[in-house]
Amino acid sequence: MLSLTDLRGQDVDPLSVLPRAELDVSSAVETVRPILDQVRDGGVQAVLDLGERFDGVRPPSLRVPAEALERALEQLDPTVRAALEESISRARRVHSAQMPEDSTVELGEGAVVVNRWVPVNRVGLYVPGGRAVYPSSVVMNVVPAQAAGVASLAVASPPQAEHGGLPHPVILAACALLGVDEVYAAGGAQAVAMFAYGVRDDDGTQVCAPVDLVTGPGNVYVAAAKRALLGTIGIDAEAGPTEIAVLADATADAAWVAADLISQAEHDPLAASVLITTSPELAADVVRQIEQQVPGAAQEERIRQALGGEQSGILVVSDLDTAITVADAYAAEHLEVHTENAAEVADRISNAGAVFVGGHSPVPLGDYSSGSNHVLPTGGSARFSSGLNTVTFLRLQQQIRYAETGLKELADNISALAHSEGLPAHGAAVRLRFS
Ligand code: HSO
Ligand code: ZN
Repeated sequence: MLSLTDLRGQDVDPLSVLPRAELDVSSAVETVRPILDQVRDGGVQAVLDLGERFDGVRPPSLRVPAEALERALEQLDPTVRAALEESISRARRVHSAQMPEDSTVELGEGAVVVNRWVPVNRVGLYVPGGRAVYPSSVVMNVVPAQAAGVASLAVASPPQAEHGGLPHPVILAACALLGVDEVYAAGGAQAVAMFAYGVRDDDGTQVCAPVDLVTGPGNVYVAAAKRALLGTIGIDAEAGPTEIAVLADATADAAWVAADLISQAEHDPLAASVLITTSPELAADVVRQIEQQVPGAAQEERIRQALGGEQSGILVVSDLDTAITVADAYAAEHLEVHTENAAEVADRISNAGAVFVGGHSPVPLGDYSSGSNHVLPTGGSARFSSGLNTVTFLRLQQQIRYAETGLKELADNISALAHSEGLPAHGAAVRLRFS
């Protein structure tokens, strides 16, 4: 099911045998454009029409009524409620610790620059609800926004036919637990357009006000809508299919490694599960374990497709340094390290959305409960971006606080630089104050 390539002693670029799933967002952009226009021009009715068309149900109202949120919380399984509460409390502790401090830098007499972190005013958080219904993603979006101090926060999730056109009840319950009361039954590109443009009722009443930033994972149409509307709104990353890479040596437990590779394959036929190891024995054991563990799994078909896809595979390399180089070049969304001195190995990794250190830190822990965030960069974008975090919802604003003495000291410098750029009015604006 999982192809095995032994690269020891061969002159092959490891990345050429570890291709990734391609996500064609650009052609989806053309598909979603008419939907975005329809929402911009048609407001609430357009979003409801599109729900009917794509989700198979017309929501009774676009905004989820407060009573529906309360009811969902009352009816939530107590075990799930307790687990969500623990996840929320750990995530709040981790994301609060990400809050950067303002700084005031005194550069001379009467010369001060302040670095000030200011929360985004209003954000729209997208929570998928098609093949994937992820209440855990509500936590991962809402908690950092709240930790950043975002004042106005709305959630959108697709209407579900089997729930009378409301989003999934556990998603509603998670919103209620987090203190979010602005929730919309809207999915796909139409939800992103609703957030970007805002929508009004037929009588002109604003039902959803436009937001400044949209975050959250979704399918290719959600990613396409975010890309098309970037500029009207800010966005987080475009999420692609999930990925797990495991970096392991002979000390790893093959059953655990196999189970973790399977766990992320369960998400999507395009999910990538990759093992990079220095041990041919471990590689063979993991293959055997996968053959034992997959049959009968609830999502067996999806897992088989993901593990059998060309985006997944096992790579045997000659030594740990090579394994680290390959893992770093691959820049996985999730990287598990199952080696001797795992913490030291983890410190040598630059490119990964999140690094799971040692056998008792599997990816599912991070998906639900560790306190870390599970909205992470995919497709190699961990080379230049981070997962969702508190800073995603902040902007660094600088205050320039110079007084007469401070400005006077720099007047000649400014003049000289302004002249060198052919912009003498810049220099004149400063000198004027001292003539
Ligand atoms: N592994 C997914 C997140 C998730 N897993 C949600 C379970 N529920 C992407 O990081
Ligand atoms: Zn997962």
